This record gives sequence, C-alpha cells and structure tokens, in this order.
Amino acid sequence: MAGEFKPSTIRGKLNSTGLHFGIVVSQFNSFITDRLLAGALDALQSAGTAEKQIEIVRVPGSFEIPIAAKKLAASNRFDSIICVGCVLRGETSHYDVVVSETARGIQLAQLDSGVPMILCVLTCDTLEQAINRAGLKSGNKGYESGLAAIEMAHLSRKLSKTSPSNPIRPRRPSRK
Ligand code: INI
Repeated sequence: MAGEFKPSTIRGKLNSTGLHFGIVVSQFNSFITDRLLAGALDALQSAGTAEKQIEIVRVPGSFEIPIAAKKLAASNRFDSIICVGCVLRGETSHYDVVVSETARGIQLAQLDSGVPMILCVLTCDTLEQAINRAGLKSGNKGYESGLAAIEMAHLSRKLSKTSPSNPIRPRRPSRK
C-alpha cells in the first residue's frame, strides 16, 4: 500500500497581526453598503485588527471602486483591499455595464498591483435580495469578505516568498 499522499499546502491564517487593510466603499445604495462595511469591520475586529490598521475610502458608486482600489494598492501601505458595493438591476442596461466593468476593474487592479482585492460587490435583482445578503437571512457578505481579506493578505505574503521569481532556495539547475 502506498503511504499517505500529502502534498504541501500553502494557506493564509486568520490572524491580522501586522497587516493593513484598505476598504473602498461605494455610497450608491448606502443602505446596503453600510451594512456590508459593518460586517467587514466586524470580521476584522474579531481577528484582532486595530482601528489604525484600517483605512476606509468612500467613492460615489461601484464603477469608481477600481480606480480608488488601484491607487490604494499603489501606495504600498496595504496587504489587502476590500471593495464594497451594491448594484441593483434597474430598467436599463446600465446595471450590466456597472456590474461587468466594476468586477473587471477590480480584477485588473489586483492583477496589476499584486495586492489582493476582495470582491464584496452585491449584484442583485431586488433590494430584498440585497438586504438578505447584507446580514438579514443569508449571512453578511461583508463579514465573509473581511475574513477573506485577512486570509489573502497572509497567503499573498507567503506566495511572494515562495514564488520562483523570488525563491527562498535557489532552484536546482536543470539536467542537460
Ligand atoms: N452604482 C452602484 O454602485 N449601484 C447601482 O445600482 C448603480 N446604478 O444602478 O446605477 C450605480 N450607478 C452609479 C455608477 O456606479 C457610477 O457612480 C456613475 O455611473 C458615475 O460614474
């Protein structure tokens, strides 16, 4: 019988000592985004994060989140950034544009900067759905995002240390 098959696994811890977090919050649908923000802060505080480890930036709408998140990342002061917004489907196709460009912008910002960004942007058909996902029935997406921000901050540090472009051990020369 083969022995136990246990490849090494890298994962982030849920302890925020020494980490700094940026939170970008859209003011559009603030009734919802304020609840998401409260959930994220709750998660960060439960993990021992102090106020001075967190900076909050408010933007007009979700569409403006990516530029603010990218600028925060460029400051090199943050280990991860939580992007908080709520887009509700209206009568026009504006919803689709805001949803896709916000998600795309956040993804580009994290890939360009290398700073993990957590997508806490609700995209819902109705206000009721959004209320449920902001703490009423289906948990609080903000809380989940706070935990994800801590985990990704750790993971990102670990992966940077072990990345082939920044090896902790020199790679073995390949055999010819
Ligand atoms: N912004 C949101 O965050 N949620 C919405 O539901 C929304 N709707 O429906 O229009 C919204 N629009 C504003 C947009 O994000 C920009 O702030 C605006 O277009 C100015 O660039």
